[in-house]
Amino acid sequence: MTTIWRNALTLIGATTLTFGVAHAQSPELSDPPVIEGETVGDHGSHRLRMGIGLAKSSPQYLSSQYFGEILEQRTEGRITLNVFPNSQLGDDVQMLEMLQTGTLDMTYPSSSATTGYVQALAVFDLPFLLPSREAAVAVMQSDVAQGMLDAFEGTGLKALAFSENGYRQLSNSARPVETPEDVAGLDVRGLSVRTMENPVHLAIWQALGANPTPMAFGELFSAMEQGVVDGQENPWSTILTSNFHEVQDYGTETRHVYTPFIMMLSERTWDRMAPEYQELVLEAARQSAAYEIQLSAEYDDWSRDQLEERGMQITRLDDEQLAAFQEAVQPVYTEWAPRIGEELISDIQQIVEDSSN
Ligand code: KDG
Repeated sequence: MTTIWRNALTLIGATTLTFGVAHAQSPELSDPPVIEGETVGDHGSHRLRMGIGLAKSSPQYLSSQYFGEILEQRTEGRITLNVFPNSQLGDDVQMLEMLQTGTLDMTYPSSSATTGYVQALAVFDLPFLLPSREAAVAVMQSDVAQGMLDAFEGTGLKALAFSENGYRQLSNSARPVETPEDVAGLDVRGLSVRTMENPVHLAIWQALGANPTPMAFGELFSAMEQGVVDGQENPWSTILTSNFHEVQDYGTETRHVYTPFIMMLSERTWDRMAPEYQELVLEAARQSAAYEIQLSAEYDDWSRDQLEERGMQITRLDDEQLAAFQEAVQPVYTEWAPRIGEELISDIQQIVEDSSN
């Protein structure tokens, strides 16, 4: 195992104590694939900087480190990558703008943060569209999805690859949530739920009777700690690795949206690279994206169980309860399907159907 991996796994392998109980910080994670391929000839040096929102123990960070290790090893150190986690360099929207101006080389946002550049990506924000990880991966690896990545050309952003942020789950600090009525509150006010800065996510939580508050990810922990919002929605691994359980007592396994990540490179950086380096960057992005999906899958249920161990009360919805949420968000399709494109949605649904055959 290389030094980076030994250090990274040692870091995330550190345990944390809750009321004297030791908790592992990560599941048994697969090692990254051995880096293969010839050394790319000398076409100059690039010291790349990447900003991400998640923590050093997240699949997003670990796979980004692996991405950097591939580049460094295959260019004998002529390309290096420095990854800045925890929204240190800004939030998704800010870092995308930094790529456009060339003040940052890379970032790794949720697809939801990029729909202003390529609206078709809003299809991933439609609730309950992707029924399984297998279906989601089939969609992300499809020609339709590649067309979405290609559609960034000319925006100042080079979209390299899709990976997995994952199935989004509701957490809150006010009350257990089993039904949409629990979100809306009958004799109490509706939950104030932080959403990403994305109109479809806003529509989802409005349809559920919540008071949605769009907010940058980097502001979320303190907003929940100070009671500015009651809750948020993110994959279990994000909730755990960002320590949201310290300020959120209740979780509900809604799996209401599957969000991809998109690994992004500044077009200015891309254009400065020799074709041989561009080819390597694309290959390394796809390899690290595949590894990220594997890590995310290994983290998912384990993170939920860890959150329960650390005191979060988690509601698993039965089929009837899930159906109530799916019914409640139907107005989102009525409003957004025509704007996103009925044909695109049916193309995605066909890929989903084919993936289960
Ligand atoms: O690095 C990704 C994060 O900045 C963000 O996209 C994570 O899903 C996310 C959210 O809720 O903002």
